[in-house]
Amino acid sequence: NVTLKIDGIEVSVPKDYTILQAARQANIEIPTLCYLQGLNEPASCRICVVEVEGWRGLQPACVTKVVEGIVVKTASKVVRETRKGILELILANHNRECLSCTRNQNCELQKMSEEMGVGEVYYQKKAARAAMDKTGPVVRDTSKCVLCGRCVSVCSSVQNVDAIDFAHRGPQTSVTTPYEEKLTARNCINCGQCIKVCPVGALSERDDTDLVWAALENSELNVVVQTAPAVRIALGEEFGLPVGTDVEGKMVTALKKLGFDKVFDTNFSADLTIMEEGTELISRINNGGKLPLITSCSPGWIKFCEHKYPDFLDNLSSCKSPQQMFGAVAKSYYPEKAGIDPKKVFVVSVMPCTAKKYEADREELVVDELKDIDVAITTRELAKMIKQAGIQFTDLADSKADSMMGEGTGAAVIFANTGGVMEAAIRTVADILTGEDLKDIDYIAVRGQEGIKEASVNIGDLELKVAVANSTGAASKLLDKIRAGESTYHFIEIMGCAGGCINGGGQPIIMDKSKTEEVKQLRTAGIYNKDKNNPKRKSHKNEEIQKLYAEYLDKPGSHKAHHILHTHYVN
Ligand code: HC1
Ligand code: SF4
Repeated sequence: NVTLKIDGIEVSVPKDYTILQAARQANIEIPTLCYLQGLNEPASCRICVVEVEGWRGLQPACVTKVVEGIVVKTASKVVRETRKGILELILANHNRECLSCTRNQNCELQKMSEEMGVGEVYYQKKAARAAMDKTGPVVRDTSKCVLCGRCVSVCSSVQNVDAIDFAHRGPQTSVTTPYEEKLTARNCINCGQCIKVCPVGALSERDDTDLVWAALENSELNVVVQTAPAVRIALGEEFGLPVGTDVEGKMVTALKKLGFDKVFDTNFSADLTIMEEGTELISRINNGGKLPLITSCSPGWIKFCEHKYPDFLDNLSSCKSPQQMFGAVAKSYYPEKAGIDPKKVFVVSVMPCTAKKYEADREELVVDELKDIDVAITTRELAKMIKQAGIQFTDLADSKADSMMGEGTGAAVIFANTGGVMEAAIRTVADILTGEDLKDIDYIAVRGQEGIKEASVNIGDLELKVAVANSTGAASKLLDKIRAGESTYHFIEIMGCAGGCINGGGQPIIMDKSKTEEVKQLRTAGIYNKDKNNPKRKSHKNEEIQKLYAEYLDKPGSHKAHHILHTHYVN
């Protein structure tokens, strides 16, 4: 260990620590802008400069290693003035339309400006504003970009996509796409992970809330809403509730107040997905079908597969994602039962995900000329709508989702966590194959935040070999091993985002990036808690699903089920 003094406090830390890490250990706050630990450490913004007694010039705390006996000052006059000067230069190139910015009051640069007491800044509005790219689910506004490079790092190192990079030099430097095309033109998978790390409003989701308001105001339409498993555990953050708080009941009340005709639940169709996908897995194993079977619920992963691993397209489950299965059922079974015209049903999804906007518009996901999903909005957009409607969210009483498509089991809610789809599938497949109602159903080996998890599960005579990858970067590593013939599995879950949907690109922004892992853990725990407290923890126990099959679909894998619930991606 190395001992040093920071702002008069003696700190003892491992010798490979940086001054920033040492300061954080001592609970001393040093501001950062470009820095993301282990991911983006270019020391380019210099906001984190500190003074080390006896050393020439100021040092960037994020990359300067600790040295025995040094005396560090993190807030001396020269440090404060230098930081403020750096910040003013950044602001001089930043489009400060704060009031109309999607990140107003949720912006790291704005917070820093306030804390450092920045006053007048010369700024000439750049022509770059016109170059805003808002064609796809992920909107780019280069006039707000501060060139921190976090988005470039996450897109490359975590997602292995490389859709964006630095271009040009000097004052012309920008973050852009190849040939400065629209983000939608090439390999971007719409995962929105770049939005989550952007400190400012240079990246955001396309705001589709106007489409939802318009539908709600159209008395001709029967507007139904579904909420993804991960939304209920994160939405509360937008209203100041502790991370991981379960707000399912308040969320349902808020949606009813917003005027939706039916408030249903994606958990219903997550259970439906397990019925179809479990049946598909058993059939592929028994009939020599293509293995490994790979999950197809994550639209970011699907697009990644199409671009980089097209040789695995036939491994993808033919099941639509729960979002799409929900829409397909909401436009067939629901109107038939409710005696309404399917064309009048308008389906809104609330998702933790930006890629779900892309999925909603895919041409493969249309049944009998009706799009499964009309509009997909993110958790953040729903929070915005609730605020716009003047609803006092934290004061709301709980209510329950409407019946017919509102029931969900514990197996459904864990879809939100990495490993959850796998665990839910095993619970049902194991019961089907053994003919028993198994009691030991916590498959711990597929839980947790590691990028790749592997397990063997004994079900009767079958040793089911499974793997789980979260983030498309981790998926690459796993698929490369399979391509090289080094691993074989029966079943693989792949989710586009690290941690799964709880950390999707549409979830509440975590302002303090040093808390990212902690937030992921709390959201994950909140989801597992919901599973544990649900009296039904297996998809086949969902009574509304049983009814759907009895009254409409016949059985999993039936002709009708295939017509509405399955698809094929061909690139
Ligand atoms: Fe997900 Fe899924 S779990 S993909 O992360 O399979 O978005 O929450 O809704 O569709 O159920 C997202 C979450 C979500 C689907 C389900
Ligand atoms: Fe990269 Fe995902 Fe952002 Fe597209 S949405 S630029 S793939 S991080």
